Amino acid sequence: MTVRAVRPSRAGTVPWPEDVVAEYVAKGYWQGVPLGRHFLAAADAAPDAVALVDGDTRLTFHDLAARADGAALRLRDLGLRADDRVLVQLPNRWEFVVLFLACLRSGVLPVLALPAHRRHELSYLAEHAEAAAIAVPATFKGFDHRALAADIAADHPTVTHLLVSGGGQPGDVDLRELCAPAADPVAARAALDREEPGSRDTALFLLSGGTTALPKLIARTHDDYAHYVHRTVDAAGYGPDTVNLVALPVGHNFSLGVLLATLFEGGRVVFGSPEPEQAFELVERESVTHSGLVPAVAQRWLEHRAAAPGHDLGTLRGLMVGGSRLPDHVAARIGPELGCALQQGYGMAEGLVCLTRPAEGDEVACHTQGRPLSEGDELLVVDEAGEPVPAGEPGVLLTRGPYTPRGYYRAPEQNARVFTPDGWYRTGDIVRLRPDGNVVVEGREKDMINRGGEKVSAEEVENLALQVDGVLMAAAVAMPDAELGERVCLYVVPRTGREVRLADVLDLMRRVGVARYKLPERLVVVDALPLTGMQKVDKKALRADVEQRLAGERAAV
Ligand code: OOB
Repeated sequence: MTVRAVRPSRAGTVPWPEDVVAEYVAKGYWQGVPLGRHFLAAADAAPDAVALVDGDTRLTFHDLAARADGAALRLRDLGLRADDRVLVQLPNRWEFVVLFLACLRSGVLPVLALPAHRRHELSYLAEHAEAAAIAVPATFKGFDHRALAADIAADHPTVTHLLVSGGGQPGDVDLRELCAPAADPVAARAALDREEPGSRDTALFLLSGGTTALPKLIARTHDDYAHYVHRTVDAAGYGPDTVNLVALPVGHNFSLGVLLATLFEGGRVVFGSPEPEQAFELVERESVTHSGLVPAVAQRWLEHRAAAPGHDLGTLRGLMVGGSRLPDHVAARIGPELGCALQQGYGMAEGLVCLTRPAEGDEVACHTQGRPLSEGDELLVVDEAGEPVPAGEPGVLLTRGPYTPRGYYRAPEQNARVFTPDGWYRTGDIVRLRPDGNVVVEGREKDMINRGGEKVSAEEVENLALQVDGVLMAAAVAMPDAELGERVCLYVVPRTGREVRLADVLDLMRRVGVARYKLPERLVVVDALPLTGMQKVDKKALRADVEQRLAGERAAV
C-alpha cells in the first residue's frame, strides 16, 4: 500500500498528536479507509437494493454510486480539486446525498450549512472556508436561495460556481445535471480510485452549535467520521433491512451520522417531513423501521398519535431522540404509545456522541442520554476549579477521543478557551456520569440557547441587538418553553429617553439576514442588567427573572 502524505487542508486544522494517532490505528478505531470506499463496499454488496427514497425518486445503490462518481468527475471538470470547499445548503433531497458522496470521492470538502441559514451566516462561512462553490436549491420554502447565493458569490471572489438545483439562471451549474450517472461507471470509478483522498485527510466541515458570535467550523477526517458512523451502526443495530426516515436537516451531525450509518449497512434512507401526519404516512408507505427526531418533534408525534391513531406504525422499531433534553415524562410515553424502542442521543458536532443501548432496558432509555459510542471516548466530569468531581456528582463534561478533533478550524483563540492543552474539549454541558457509564445531562454552563435542538449563541443575538438604534445593553437568555424546551428571550437596557420594541430588534435581524430560529421571541426592557460579583451579566438571575414572569402570566390567566 502506498503511504500518502496527509493533505494540509490549507493549514488550520488541529491534528491529533502522533502517539494518539498510532493508538487509534493500533486499536482499529481508524481503519485507513476513506468514507467513499465504505459507501462503495455497501453499494457493491447489493447494487439493486433501493438506497434512497425522496418522494417519487428511488435510487438503487448502483444508481447512487454511479451518480456520485459522475458528479465527482464533473466537479473536477469545473476545476474543483481536493481540499477545495463547497458551501452546501441543500435540504433533505437526493441531490444532497449525491453531491455529498461526490465530495467524499473527489476530496472536495463540503461545508454543511443548514437550510435556515441566511446572508449573515452564509457570507461568513463562504469567507472563512474560502468556498469555491455554493450549492443551493433555486428556492426552498418560499425563499430564493439562488439569489442569496449569487449575492454572496458577488462579494466573495473565491466563489467561482453556483450549483443550483431546479431552476437556476444562465451561468449556473445545474446541480441535477451535475448529479447524473457517470457515462461509464466502471471507468469513472477507476479514475476516482486512483486519486482517492487519504483516510486522514479532512472529509467534511460541520458547524458548531452556537456559543460564539459566529459558528465555528469543525474539520472531520475520513477516519474519524467512519469510526463515528460504524459505532452508530453498532449502537443502533442497523442492517440491510433498516429503512430510516431521515427527517431532520442532513447538514446536522446527528442526521448525517444516521444517514451514512444506514447506507454503509446497505439499508435504505427515506427523506420526508418530520411533521407527524406526513411522517406517519411515509412510515406506512415505505415500511419505515427507524427514525431520528429532536424532542420537540417527538412530542408532536405523540400528540398526533393520541389524537389520530389511524396509521399503522407497526414496522417502526427504533426512534432516536436527541439534540436537546428529552423530558423523562415524554420519554416514558414513546415506547407504549408509538410502539417502538426509544434510543436517546446526546452528542455534538465537535465529536462525542452518546446513545442509550436497547439491551440496557427502559430505565436507561427513559432516564439517561446514553453512553459513548466508542470505547476510545474519554469522559471527564470536572468542578469549577477544573478538578474531577466525586463519582456520580454533576460537573462540566470534558471529552476527547477518536472522533473528537482537537480544535476548531482556524480559531486559535477559541481553541485556547475550549480545548485544554492536552486536547480535552470542554463541552460546556453539565452532566452526571452514572456508574453504568450512562450520561445524564443536567444543564449547561455555556452561553447558548437550545431552541428545540437548534443552537443559538447568546453572544451573537446580543451583538446584533446592540446594533439596534436606542439599545444601550443587551443580554439573551433561554426562557423555558413547553413545546421547544427553550426559546430566546432578550433583555435590553435602552439609552436614556429611548424606547426599544421587539419589532425594532426583529427588523434589524431580518435586515442583516439572520436565520429565523435565532430571533428573540420575547423582549424585556429593564433599567439595568443584574451583575455577578465578577461584574459580568448575571444570566442565572435573568433566567430566573423570565421564569418568574412566565409563571406570573400563567397564574393570571
Ligand atoms: C447535537 O449536536 P450540536 O452540535 O447541534 O449541539 C451540541 C449540544 C451539546 O453540547 C448539548 O448542549 C446539546 O447540544 N445537546 C443536548 C442533547 N443533545 C445535544 N442537551 C441535552 N440533551 C441531549 N440529549 O445536538 C447532536 C449531535 C449528534 C448526536 C446528537 C445530538
